Amino acid sequence: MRMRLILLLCTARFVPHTCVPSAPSSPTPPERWPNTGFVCLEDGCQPGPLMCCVCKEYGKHQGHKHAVLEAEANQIRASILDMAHCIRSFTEEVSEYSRKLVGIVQQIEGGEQIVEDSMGMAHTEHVPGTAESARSCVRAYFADLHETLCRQEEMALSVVDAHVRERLIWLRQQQEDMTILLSQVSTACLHCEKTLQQDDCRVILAKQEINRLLETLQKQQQQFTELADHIQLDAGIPVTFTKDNRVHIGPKMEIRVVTLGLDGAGKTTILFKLKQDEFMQPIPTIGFNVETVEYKNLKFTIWDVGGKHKLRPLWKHYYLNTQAVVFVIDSCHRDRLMESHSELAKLLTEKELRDALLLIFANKQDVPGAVSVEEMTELLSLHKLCCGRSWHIQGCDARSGMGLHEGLDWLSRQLVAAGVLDVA
Ligand code: G3D
Ligand code: MG
Repeated sequence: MRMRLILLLCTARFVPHTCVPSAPSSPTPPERWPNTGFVCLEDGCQPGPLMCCVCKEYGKHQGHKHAVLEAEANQIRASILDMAHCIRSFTEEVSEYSRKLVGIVQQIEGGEQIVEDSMGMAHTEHVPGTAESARSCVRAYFADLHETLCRQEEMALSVVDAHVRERLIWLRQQQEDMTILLSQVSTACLHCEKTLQQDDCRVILAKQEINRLLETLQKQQQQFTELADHIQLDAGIPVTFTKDNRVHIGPKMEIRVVTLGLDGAGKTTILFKLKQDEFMQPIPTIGFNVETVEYKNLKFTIWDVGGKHKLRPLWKHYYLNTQAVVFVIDSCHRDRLMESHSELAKLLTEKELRDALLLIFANKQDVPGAVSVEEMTELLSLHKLCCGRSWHIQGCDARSGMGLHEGLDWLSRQLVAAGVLDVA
């Protein structure tokens, strides 16, 4: 009975029992699919999801999850519409991006552009691209550099010329002096020879003059020996270049250094140690000490200026022509670090020290608990404070001399660009 009813239902709707065809099996799909009423939701049935009542209840979709065909179709339509909306905005985004790419390429390459002049007339004009601008910028930079180098070369050559001129004048003067000396000596010899050949009375009478002549000759010989001892007859002209492209002639390059820092930091001890390589008991510096310290091929003139509070306003009188500042900090006096920081900060604003190198000695590293170089760098924010200038911090112990030469080595490397000086 029940079977009959189902058969009737199927006949009434003209739905064949094979009401769920899968797409590939029908090469030319019908104009209109029969409305099967339901859609199977099982994964395995997705190639042919349409189901009729028979296959839903008894056929291959029996017990499968399903949905009403119309509702499912509407849901799919809605998601297609959503997707279409998304695709539209995605397409717009891609097109916009492509337009931007085209624009950027044009901006980089530059080219002809139609512009209107003040009369409203349109004409084409070459608009440089960013590539061209960057090239012009590079050209301008190097042209400037080239000009500066040419100027510096001229100055350096004039230094060499002046040196050669002075040297030649001096050598020619020496040549003349030697000629005069030789003629004086030969005149004296002639006089002596003549006297030798004269009779006894005349020899006696000539005695005073001969003695005078011999005395003069002895003096001249002494002067000549002294001169010859001091002067090296060498045709060499040793040339060294500083980092700022100045030329230095001579075996030693002179550098003016000023040593600053709070009182008791160890400035005088450092100076004495470098000078005499021995420890001397320093006394508080009232004015200043100045010493010349020769190190490798460099000759440092070091000014050690008193660091007491009252003396600090005097520091500025030592800044002129100073190529390097050595700032000494007492690493075992943590409570004075901020005071050092503020004095250093003040120093760095001084116009006359704008190009000066800055060597910071973190002194007294021998004292247990001394602030390390890394910690000091951090505590005094040295990277920020010294930003834009050549600076270096060196740990040292002025009593033993540890670290002092490393500091001078750094200074040397900063000052000498190339040339005869071997400061490596
Ligand atoms: P200043 O010139 O910066 O004012 P000084 O400092 O050179 O006069 O030194 C101040 C004190 O610190 C001196 O001790 C000195 O011996 C000492 N000192 C300097 N450098 C060092 C160091 O590296 N280690 C240690 N342990 N002491 C150092 P006095 O006792 O004379 O005040
Ligand atoms: Mg001192």
